[in-house]
Amino acid sequence: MTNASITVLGLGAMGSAITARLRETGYDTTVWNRTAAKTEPHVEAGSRAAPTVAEAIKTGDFVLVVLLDHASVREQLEPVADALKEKVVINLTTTTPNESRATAAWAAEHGIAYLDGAIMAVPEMIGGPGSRLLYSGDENAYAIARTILETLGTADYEGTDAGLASLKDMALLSAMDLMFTGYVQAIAMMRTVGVSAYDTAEEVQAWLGAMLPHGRGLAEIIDGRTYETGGQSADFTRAAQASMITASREQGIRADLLEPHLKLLNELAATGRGGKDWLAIIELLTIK
Ligand code: FVH
Repeated sequence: MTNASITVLGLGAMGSAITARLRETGYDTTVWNRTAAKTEPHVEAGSRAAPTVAEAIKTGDFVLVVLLDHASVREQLEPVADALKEKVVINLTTTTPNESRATAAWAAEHGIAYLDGAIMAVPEMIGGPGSRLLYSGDENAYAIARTILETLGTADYEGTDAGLASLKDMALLSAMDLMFTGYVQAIAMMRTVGVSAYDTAEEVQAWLGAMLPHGRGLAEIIDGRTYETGGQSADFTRAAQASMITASREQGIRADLLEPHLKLLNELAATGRGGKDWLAIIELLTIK
């Protein structure tokens, strides 16, 4: 399908990397960007530039949207809804699951084939071995676009609910965020005795590397839902968590990043579940 024409809307860091990869793999590319100057290097490299979104989508069978956020996507796509009817629209912009579902519903109302995507990679990784992109929504659109999408990285289709790709994106980013804020806490604590960030990061990496294989065991306990386990109880973990918080403060370091976990453990104890596995905090996370 290298004779397919692809329009890319948005030439920020990610849109540029995607356009470059599509060109390298032989696709005919038309680009549009709000700030027109960003199209110039792409034109020099062989893409076609269009002055408006409406012009840009005329030449593409596939329209890849790589804008800042949900609002910018809707701002640019809504005025050209009729012209998108003949196209497959793939939105790679980061959005929340409900924003993805709303755009999918809007697309369905207008008869537009729409696939929502989430990019689990940074621009330099696009097209390389570690690049992974998630997709959800119109299954037929995925089947038609699949060959193109596989040039950007591993392509995983998550299901027909258009919010699924962004939900997994947000879940994985949440895990990454909590892990890296853990690095920051450890580095802040060790810096108080003159240890460099580099050295603590090495230590954290080795420690987490040893601990990560236990993740699957945690999942088994959670799937069992009884939380009757020989593992770490909430009460045990409360004591450990309180020590970490006290140690931070003794070193003159705020414990704001640690406190939310202790708050949940305290809630378990206050509701008579201190003897349960600490993983029972997951049952407190559902907003009622
Ligand atoms: N860069 C990354 O590492 C991450 C990896 C994971 C996925 N994200 C998401 O990808 C989307 C694009 O990110 P980006 O890195 O390309 O972002 P920027 O370089 O900041 O470029 C933003 C582009 O959006 C255009 N834009 C912003 N607002 C509007 C608007 N109202 N109308 C039209 N275009 C708009 C902006 O245009 P300009 O400022 O150059 O005129 C850029 O083309 C994003 O969802 C990430 O979360 C990337």
